[in-house]
Amino acid sequence: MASKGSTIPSNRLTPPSSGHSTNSTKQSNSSTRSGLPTRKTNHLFLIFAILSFLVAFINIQFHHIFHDEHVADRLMREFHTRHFRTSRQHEYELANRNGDKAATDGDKNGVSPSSQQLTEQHKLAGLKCQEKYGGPQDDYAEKEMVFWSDIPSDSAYKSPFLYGEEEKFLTFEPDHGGWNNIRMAMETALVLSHAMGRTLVLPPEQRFYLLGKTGQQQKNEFDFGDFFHLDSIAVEHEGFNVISTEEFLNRYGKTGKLMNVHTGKPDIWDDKRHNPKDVQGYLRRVGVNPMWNPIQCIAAFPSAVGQDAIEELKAAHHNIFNEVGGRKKPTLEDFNGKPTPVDAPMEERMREMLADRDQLCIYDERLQSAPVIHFPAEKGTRLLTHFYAFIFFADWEADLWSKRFVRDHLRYIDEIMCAAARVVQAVRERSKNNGQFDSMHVRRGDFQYKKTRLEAKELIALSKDKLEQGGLLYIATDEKDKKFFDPFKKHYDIVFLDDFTHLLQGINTSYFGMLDQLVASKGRVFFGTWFSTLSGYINRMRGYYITKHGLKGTEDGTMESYYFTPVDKMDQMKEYKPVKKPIYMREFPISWRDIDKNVRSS
Ligand SMILES: Nc1nc2c(ncn2[C@@H]2O[C@H](COP(=O)(O)OP(=O)(O)O)[C@@H](O)[C@H]2O)c(=O)[nH]1
Ligand SMILES: [Mg+2]
Repeated sequence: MASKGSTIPSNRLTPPSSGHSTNSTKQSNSSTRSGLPTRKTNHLFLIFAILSFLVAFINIQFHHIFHDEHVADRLMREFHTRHFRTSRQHEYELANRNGDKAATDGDKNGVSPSSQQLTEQHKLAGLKCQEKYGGPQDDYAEKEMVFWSDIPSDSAYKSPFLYGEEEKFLTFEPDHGGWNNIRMAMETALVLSHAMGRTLVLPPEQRFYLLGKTGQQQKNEFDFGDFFHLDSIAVEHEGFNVISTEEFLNRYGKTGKLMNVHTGKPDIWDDKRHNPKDVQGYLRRVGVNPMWNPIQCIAAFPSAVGQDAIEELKAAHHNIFNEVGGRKKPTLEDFNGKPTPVDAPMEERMREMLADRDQLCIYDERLQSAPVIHFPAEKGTRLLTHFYAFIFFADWEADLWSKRFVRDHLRYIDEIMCAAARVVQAVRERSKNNGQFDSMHVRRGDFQYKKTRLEAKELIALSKDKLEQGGLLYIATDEKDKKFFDPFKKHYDIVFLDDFTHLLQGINTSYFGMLDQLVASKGRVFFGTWFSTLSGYINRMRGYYITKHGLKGTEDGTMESYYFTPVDKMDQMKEYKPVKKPIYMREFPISWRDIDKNVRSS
C-alpha cells in the first residue's frame, strides 16, 4: 500500500514578527530610494520598529499559552472535519446546499453541527435513503438491507479495564492487503481497544491498496470514517473513545508524556518529521507491542481487573490441555454441527476457540498497565484475522456485546447501503421469478490463490445443481473482461454491477467492491471464492440478516451459500463449523449465531 503525502500537519504557527520585519525593511529601502530621509520619518520608523519588536516578543513569549488554550477545540474541529466526513457530514452539507433550515440550524454561527445533532440525524436502527440519497423508498431499503439492530442497553456497556484517571491508548497500522483485509484488521483493533478500555487512535488518512486508483476526479485517499459510521460510535457509546493520530500526537507525543518502551525515557514526537513512516516509527517506539500472533493464540480477556481473573483463564487452559478429569483435548470435529451455547461456562467456550490452536495470549497486568499498546502490521503480529476468531472473553456477555458492536456499528455507511439497495431493487425488478435471484462472487484479478481460478465452464458445472436454471444471476467480480462470462448466458440471465451504473451517479468507484458485496449478499443462493475475504464478508452479512429475521439457518448459523472449489469446501456453510486455521479463508457462524441472546432490540 502506497502511503502518499504527509498526513500529519506540522506546527505551522509562526510568530508574525517575520512579516513585520520584512515590511520595515521594505519601508526603509523605499525611503532610501526616494532620497528623502528626514529626521521625522527616522523617528517614526524607530517607534514602528520598537513596536514591531514588542509585538513579536509578546507573541513568542505567550504563544504556547494562547495556543494551548484552544488546542483541544481546534483539534477536535479538525478531527471532525477529517474523520467525520462520512455520510452524516455529507448529509449535512447536502442539507446546507439545499437550504434545509432544520438541518442547518446548528450552523448559525458557522460552527459544525454538534454531536447531538449528528446523532439525531443518524438513527442507528433503520436506513433512510429516500430524502438524502436518492432512494430507494425508506421502507424498502430497511426491509431489504438492514441486518443491524439498535440495542439501547449496549450503549452503556463498559470494559472492566476502563478505569482510573489516566487515559490509555491503542494504536495500530492499517493492513497492507486489499480492502477486506483492512476492514478485518480494523474490526479487530476496534474490539481490542474497547475490550482494553483504551481510546482507539485511528491511523491517518491514506491511500488504501486497490482503492482509489481510478485517477478520476474523486476522493482517492481514505480513512475509516469514509466507510463506517465511526462518528456515531463514539457519540453513542459511553465506553468507547476514538481520536485521530493527529490529536494523539499533538496531545501526547509532543508533550513528552510518552516513554520509549525500550529506553524508558520520554520520547518526544518531532512534528517536523511527520511523514507516515516517521509517525509509524514513533508509534512503534512508544507503544508496547503485545506480540500476539492470531494464528497461534487467542487474545484472552479476563472478566475483571486483577490477578484472580487471569488465573481463571490459565486454569481453564491448563484443564483443557492436560486433559484433566480424563476429558480429551478438543478437536475441530467435536464442534462440527454442534455449536457451544453462547452462554456456556468459560472453559467450554474456550475449548471451541482452541480447537485448532493451543495458546492463550492473555491481556495480563503488564499489558493492562501500558499507556500505549501498538499493533504493527507486520509478520507475526499482523491482525489478519476475524476479531471474533481471535478475541476471547472470559465473560460471555462481553463476547456477545463485542459481536453486536461490530454488527451494529461497523457496517458500511448509509450512502453505500442506499446505493446497494437501489441496485438490489433494480435486480429484483428484472427477475421473472417474483424478484428472486441467485448470486456469486468470482474473484480473479490480482488474487494470489491460483487454485481458485477456474474457467467459466468449470464454474458453471460446479454451481449448476444449486442455482435456478434459466433464472437471474448476479455476478460480483473483479474480472474486467466480462466476455469471460459469456458461457453463462446459455444457462442464466446474468447481470453485473456495471449494468446499473445509472443508479450509481456520484458514488465513488472505490465503493464498488462494497456494493458488489452487498448486492451479492441478497442472492437466494450465493457461491463464493474460497480464501477471498470479500466473499467471506458476504456470508457474514447473510448470517446477520438471517439471524435478525429468524430465517432458515438461524438455529445453527447455516445458510444457502457454497464455494466453487476446493471440492471439499463446497458445503462448508451448510453445517455449523468452529473457527479453523488459516481463519481468513471464510467467515464463521460464531460471529452471528445467537449473538442477541441476552438482549432485546428496539
Ligand atoms: N467491484 C469489485 N471489486 C472487487 C471484486 N472482487 C475483488 N475486488 C477488488 O479487489 C479487492 C480484493 O481485495 P480484498 O478486499 O482484500 O478481498 P480478497 O483479496 O478477495 O480477500 C477489493 O478490495 C476490490 O477492490 C468484486 O467482485 N467487485
Ligand atoms: Mg486481498
